[in-house]
Amino acid sequence: MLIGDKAKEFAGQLMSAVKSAKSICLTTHINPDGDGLCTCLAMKRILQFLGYRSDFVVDDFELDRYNNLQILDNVILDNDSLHYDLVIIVDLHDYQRLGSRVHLTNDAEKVFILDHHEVENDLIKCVNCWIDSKAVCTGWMLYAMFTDVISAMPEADKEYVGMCLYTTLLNDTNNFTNANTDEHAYELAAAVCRLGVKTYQVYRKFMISRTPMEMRLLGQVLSTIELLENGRILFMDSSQDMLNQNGLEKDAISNLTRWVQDLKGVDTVVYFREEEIGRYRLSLRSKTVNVHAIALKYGGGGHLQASGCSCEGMLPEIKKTILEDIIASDKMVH
Ligand SMILES: [Mn+2]
Repeated sequence: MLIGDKAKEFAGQLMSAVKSAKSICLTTHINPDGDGLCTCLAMKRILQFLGYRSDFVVDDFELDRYNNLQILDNVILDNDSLHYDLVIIVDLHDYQRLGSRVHLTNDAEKVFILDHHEVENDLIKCVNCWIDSKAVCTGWMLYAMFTDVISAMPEADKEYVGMCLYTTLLNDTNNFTNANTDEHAYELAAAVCRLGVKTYQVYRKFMISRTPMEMRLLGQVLSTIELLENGRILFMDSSQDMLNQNGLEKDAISNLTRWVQDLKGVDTVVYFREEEIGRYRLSLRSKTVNVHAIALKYGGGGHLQASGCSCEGMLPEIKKTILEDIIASDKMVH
């Protein structure tokens, strides 16, 4: 089946569930990023245009970067009293990254999933899903589903949805530089321009508007860079102390790996972020190693070239173990 047909078919199935639902919830993964978050914002606006109210429920979110998308007016924080007929899950499909929102899927009559991560075992129970690991971002999948609807929206809504969709592209392609950047990414970028979006403004707001303290944290993280295996593997880390010194919250800067993943001679990057004493969140990026397989081993997941997981223990031991994993899978590749 052609992707366009699949998108239309899934959109039809989703809309018939939307029509019969008394209440609708949109949600994305824990530590939401520009893809899942902005796809949900865009979908909320599309459903609103079609005459359906929905809530976008999150359990944790970074505010400032999304101010231009009226984020505060459009999200509600998860709590036990929430209950919905229809739950639409975006940019994830496994229970691990669903966080507290598992109660929403357990209570729901119907769950739909829209995602582009590598399929894992821990699939959230749902009546219908469209998971395409080749899709550049979930924003693109949403655009493929609702192209005609979006073009019929009033100008202001078009521009809003366009800004959301462009943010999903920037996030998942790292400004059109990641290996997943394909013709669909550029097609969506062109479509976004036609929706009236000034793409450079979204880029500035989303990719480069940082506080001085965030840049100081970045400097401290970069100063931890260690090179291993003749410089092909790069490790860097951050501690809770570094955040405290700069007066920052734990998710102050997401995607720190984007600053180092294309450095000369470096194939694989791992960023170890201390979340609490003895617990680290790992971001793995590689041009040669299947880091999805490594992340999976520690209960994480993601994409073949970009994945994440959490590890418990002391940092030197965790680094040693991960280095062994990378070297072992590197050997299988070559
Ligand atoms: Mn994504």
